Amino acid sequence: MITMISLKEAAAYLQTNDNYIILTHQYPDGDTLGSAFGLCKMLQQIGKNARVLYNGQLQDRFAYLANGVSEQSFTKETVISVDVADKALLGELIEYSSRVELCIDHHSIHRQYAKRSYVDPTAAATAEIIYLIGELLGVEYTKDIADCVYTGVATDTGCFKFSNTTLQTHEIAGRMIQSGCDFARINKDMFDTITKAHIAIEQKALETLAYYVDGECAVMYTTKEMCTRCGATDDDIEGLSSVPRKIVGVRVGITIRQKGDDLYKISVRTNGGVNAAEICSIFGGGGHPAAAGCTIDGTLDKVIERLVAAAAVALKNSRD
Ligand SMILES: [Mn+2]
Repeated sequence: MITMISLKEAAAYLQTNDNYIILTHQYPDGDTLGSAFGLCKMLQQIGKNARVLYNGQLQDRFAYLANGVSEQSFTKETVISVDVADKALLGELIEYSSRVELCIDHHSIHRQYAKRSYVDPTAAATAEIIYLIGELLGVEYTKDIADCVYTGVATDTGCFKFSNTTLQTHEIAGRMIQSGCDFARINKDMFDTITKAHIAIEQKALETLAYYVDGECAVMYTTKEMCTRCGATDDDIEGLSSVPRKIVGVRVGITIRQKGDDLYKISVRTNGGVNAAEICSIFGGGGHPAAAGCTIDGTLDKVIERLVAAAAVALKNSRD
């Protein structure tokens, strides 16, 4: 049985059970990690056992999120997932997919897989929901918890710039600032810091930039060979996805990253009411209205051709 539950029921479930394993999605970002570590610290504060399984390596720039977590070992695990819209996104944690007792998420394209789910697509970040659960659990927002919630909220809103940002987003961020979160350092590290490898791969990717659909769609790509030559990590390449959408007149910005010989990971960022999730869902992916992703097999030329065709349809639909 799979059911949707209310926020209160989600909090009550956490209050009632124990021994939580908290799962993040693959290629973990600030929201899934901030939500997982924030929730872990809240649960430990109210006397529960909890630990985070974060899917891959914890990047150095996110290491502070684990500050204040106590190491706990336990059996009879209760599995929770945060910010994981689809079981396929569990990546290397896929073995847990049939055991997820509670999922907390904010993706509008959420595909239910947990026994019970609380999904609020009006929340800008899953971390907003984690904050609200903390209130229901009577948690004290320590600096270590505040750093986690703030990171989730700030990263999923592009530092409060995206249209998903609401009064609630700012109120929660304000509460976290009041609780002592290190917002200036977090903002600098998340938004204003890039590696030399990132600049090098950006330079290479910009050489591939091309316009389609009367200049409303911009596409750029990176190959494995380019990444190896620049020493670029997944994180360096991830940061490129916001670049094409910045260009005046571009409403669909597509970044293509070669993952295998004929396998490409796609990021779509849109402006002006073009639905990025609509474009990516054609290829079995998804995401948010202005930011979505998918994976496509084929040759690079064919992948670009299919994406441009999908972008042309979404651009037309946005005008209808
Ligand atoms: Mn999120």
